[in-house]
Parts: sequence; C-alpha cells; structure tokens
Amino acid sequence: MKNILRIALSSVMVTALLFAISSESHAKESRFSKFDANSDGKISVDEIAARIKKPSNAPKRVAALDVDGDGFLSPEEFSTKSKKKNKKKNK
Ligand SMILES: [Ca+2]
Ligand SMILES: [Ca+2]
Repeated sequence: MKNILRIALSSVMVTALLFAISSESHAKESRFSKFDANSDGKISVDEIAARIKKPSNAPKRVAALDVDGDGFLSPEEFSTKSKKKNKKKNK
C-alpha cells in the first residue's frame, strides 16, 4: 500500500514537472515557428520579411539580432528580441 502511494505521488510530480517544462518550451517554440516558415530551426531574412510590415527592414532586423553572424536567427537569438524591447521600454 505504501509503495503504491509513493509511486502515485511521484508520477503526479513527474507529470506536473514535465507539463511545466513542455508548456514553457512550447510557448517559445510556437512563437519561433510562426516565423520559421520552412521549419528548418532558424529564421532567414526572407522569413522575417514575410512577417513584418516593411520587408525592406528585414535585413536590418536580422543583423541586429544575429549574434553569431551566420545570417540566420536561432531560437536563442530570436528570443533576445523581446528582452531587448523590454529593456528599451524601461529606460
Ligand atoms: Ca527557416
Ligand atoms: Ca545567427
């Protein structure tokens, strides 16, 4: 009886933990995947251009966030976008 209770309790905790992790990464992924039209795991200038009002600004936008300079935005580089915005607002 004790063992069953322990297993049930730990499985609930694991489920809750997995849910917290997956929902967090899912939120990031879905925002990223909106831009990543061909789902190759990186966002190109063309993909940015397709999503913003002024496609001519796309190269500038990518260059501003492209930390490693490969011409594409990784999920990490893309996620710094909102952080930078927040910083500017606070100033
Ligand atoms: Ca892509
Ligand atoms: Ca990059």
